[in-house]
Amino acid sequence: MAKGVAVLSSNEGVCGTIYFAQEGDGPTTVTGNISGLKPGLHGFHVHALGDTTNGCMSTGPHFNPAGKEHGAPEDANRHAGDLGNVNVGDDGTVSFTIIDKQIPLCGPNSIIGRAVVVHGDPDDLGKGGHELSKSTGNAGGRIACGIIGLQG
Ligand SMILES: [Cu+2]
Ligand SMILES: [Zn+2]
Repeated sequence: MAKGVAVLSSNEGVCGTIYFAQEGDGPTTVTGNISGLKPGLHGFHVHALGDTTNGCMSTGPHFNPAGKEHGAPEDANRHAGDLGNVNVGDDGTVSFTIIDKQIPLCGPNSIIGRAVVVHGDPDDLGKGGHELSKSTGNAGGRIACGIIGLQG
C-alpha cells in the first residue's frame, strides 16, 4: 500500500487534510476533510507542481501528463488532475472520498510532490462555455492548497 498526505494551507482561513492510498496498480482512494469554505461546490484538482513559493499560484496548471483538455472525472478527455468538485455543507465543512484511476502514487505519472488545490468557485467540468472551461473549468481563485507528500 502506497500512501500520501497533503495538509492544506490558505490565506483565507481554509483548513484541511487530504489522504491518498493506492494498492498495487489499482485506483487511488482520496479521502479528505476541509473546513472554512463557503457552502456549495468548489473545484478540486491535482496541479502539476509541488511549489508553493508564491502560495497556490505557483503550483502550475492542472496535472496533465497526457496532454488532454479539462473535463469531468468520468470523462475520457480530462486532465489526470481533474477530480471535479467537493460539495461543502452549510456549516462550511466537507468530508469526501474520491476513487480515481489517473492519479497514481508511484511510476512516471505519480502525484507525489505535486499539489492539491481547492478553488473558490464551482468547476464547470469543461462544459460551461466560458473561455476558461476547457483549461481550468472556470473554477475561480486558488483558495487553499497543499503539497502531496509520502506517508508511512
Ligand atoms: Cu485547480
Ligand atoms: Zn483540468
